[in-house]
Amino acid sequence: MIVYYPPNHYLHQILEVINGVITITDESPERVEVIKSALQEHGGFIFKKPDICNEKLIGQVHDKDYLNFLKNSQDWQRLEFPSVSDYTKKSKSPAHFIAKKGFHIFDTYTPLTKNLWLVAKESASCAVSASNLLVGKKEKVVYALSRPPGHHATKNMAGGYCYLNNAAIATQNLINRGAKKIAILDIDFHHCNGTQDIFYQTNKVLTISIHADPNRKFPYFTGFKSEIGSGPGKGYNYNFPLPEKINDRQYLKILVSSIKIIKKYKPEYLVVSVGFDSYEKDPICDFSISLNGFNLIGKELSKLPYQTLLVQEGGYCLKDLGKCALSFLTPFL
Ligand code: OKP
Ligand code: ZN
Repeated sequence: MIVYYPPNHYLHQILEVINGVITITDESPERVEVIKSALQEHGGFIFKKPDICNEKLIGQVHDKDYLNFLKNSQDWQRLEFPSVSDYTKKSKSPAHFIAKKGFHIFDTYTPLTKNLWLVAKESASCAVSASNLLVGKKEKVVYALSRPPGHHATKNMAGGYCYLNNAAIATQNLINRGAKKIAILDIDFHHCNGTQDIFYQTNKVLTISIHADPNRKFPYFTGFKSEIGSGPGKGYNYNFPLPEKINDRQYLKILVSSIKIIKKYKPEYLVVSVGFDSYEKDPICDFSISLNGFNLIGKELSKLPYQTLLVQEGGYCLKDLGKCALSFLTPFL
C-alpha cells in the first residue's frame, strides 16, 4: 500500500490550554512516527512524499480570510491562542489579530505555530496526492498519514488540533477531477464537525460520522442525529452519536448500518477519516474498541468495491498506535 507522509510535520509542536492551565498535549509528533515505524517494520507499505497541492484547491474548501490568517501565523514567534470570542456572530473576518484569533479558532487546544502554513499544507497534500492515485484506477486504496489532523477544521475555523480539512480538500480534488458522488465515512472517536460544515449543503458528498455523543465529549456543539444536511444536501449527512464503553460488537453493528447507507448512495469513491482514538486504551477517549476490533473494521471496509482514500485523523495511545494502525490497515493489503 502506498502511504503519503508529511516530511516536516515535527516542526509543528503544540501545547493546549485546558481550563486555563497550559498543558502538554496528546497531539504530539510521535503519533505519526510510531505509526510510520510500525508500517515500515511490517514491510507491506511504500512511503512517498506528497506533492504540495495547489492553494486554489484549498481555497475551494476554506475561506480566503481564514487561509490568510493561517498563512500569517509564521510571523508569530510563539504559540498563539485565542483570547476573545466573537460575540457578534457576523461573518466577516475582523481586522485586529486578537479578534482574528477569536474569530478563526474555536477552542484553546489549537494554537498557531511558526511553521503552521507549511505543515498544514503538507498534511493536506498527503491526502490530495493520495487521492490523485485513485483517479484513473491506478490504486484501489491509498493511505494519507496526515498530521496535523483535519476533520474539525470548518470553512473558516481551526479547532480540535485541526487547521486544514485534509479529507475535505482531497474530496474536493476528486470532484474537480470528475467525481459526481463521494462518500466520507468518519470513524474517529470525535464528531467531524468540520467535514460536516463543509459539505452540509451538497448532495455530491455523503458524510457519515460515528462518534461519541457530543453531550459527553468534544466538539460538544455538533454531531447530533438531527443534523441531516440542508438545501440540496438534506438527507446526505448522518451522525451516529454513541454512549461510552462501546465495544467491538456494538461498533460493528453501527458500521454495518453506515455501509448500507453508503451502498445505497453508490459513490464513486470512499474517503475514510480514520481515528484510532476509539481504542480501549486511548488516554482521552472512552470507547472500548480492541485491536481485533480495528481489524474487523478494516475487513468490513476493505471488502467494499469502492476505491478508497484513508486519511489519518486522531488516536493518542502512543504505546499501541502502531498496532492499531496495522490491525486496521492489513486487511486492505
Ligand atoms: C481531535 B481529533 C483533552 C481536551 C482536548 C480536544 C480533542 C480533539 C480531538 N486533552 N480535547 O478528533 O482526534
Ligand atoms: Zn478524535
